[in-house]
Amino acid sequence: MSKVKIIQVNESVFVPNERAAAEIRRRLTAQGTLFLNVMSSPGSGKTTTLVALINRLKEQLQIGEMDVDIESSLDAQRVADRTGIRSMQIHNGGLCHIDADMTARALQEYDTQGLDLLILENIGNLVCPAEFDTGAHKNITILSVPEGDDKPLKYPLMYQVSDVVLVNKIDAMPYFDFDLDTAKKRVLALNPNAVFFPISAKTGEGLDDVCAWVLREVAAVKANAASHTE
Ligand SMILES: Nc1nc2c(ncn2[C@@H]2O[C@H](COP(=O)(O)OP(=O)(O)O)[C@@H](O)[C@H]2O)c(=O)[nH]1
Ligand SMILES: [Mg+2]
Repeated sequence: MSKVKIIQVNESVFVPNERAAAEIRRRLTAQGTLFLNVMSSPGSGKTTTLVALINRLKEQLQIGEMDVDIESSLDAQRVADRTGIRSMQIHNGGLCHIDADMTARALQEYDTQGLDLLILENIGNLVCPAEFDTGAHKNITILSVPEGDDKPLKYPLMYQVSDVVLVNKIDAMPYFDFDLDTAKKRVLALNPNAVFFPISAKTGEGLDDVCAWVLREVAAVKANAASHTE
């Protein structure tokens, strides 16, 4: 079993979130590390998707991963054991979100130098995580087929702040009344710039397209880093 570092961070009321988030983005951009924040309801497939993506990308990219949870270290352990990369568990004092200052304090404990990609698996919740900028370059939300295509109507902010929507568990499509076009229309009405990838983390369907998107975003951050040092 790989050893996973566990760090406890509690909320600070002193640091404005926007400032802390901007500082994280500035620092990670300067060192050429793409930071992705992955959000969804519990059970929609965050950990399974991340394991599958990391295993596809780990030969090409140096990848780090952090998992936020109220209690357990199961997810960070799962990622470390199934991918072999360095994963860290953040315990956040029972809150339903992680903010930028908490992320910054976690990052003090996690050496990100040399990483091309840093991924945060956020708390499983469609409300609180959407309200806090973590300092990530891109927000990803996962909508899984069994949850239903009405989730954008019920949790609009999550879809407004997400750059990418992964529609997961498409292998289960025959068993649920989930209409992909309806889901897309509902998200695009809230966020016309959202990018969609229908995937199955279980069968691997659609994951190559997500990997291609990640590689493009890593290249964009590195180009940005290079233009700032010229
Ligand atoms: N059928 C199917 N099950 C999936 C898929 N992705 C995840 N699961 C299952 O959904 C459950 C929750 O997945 P998990 O990754 O722990 O979700 P998380 O709570 O969002 O991190 C597990 O039983 C997974 O095996 C998928 O693409 N298809
Ligand atoms: Mg998980």
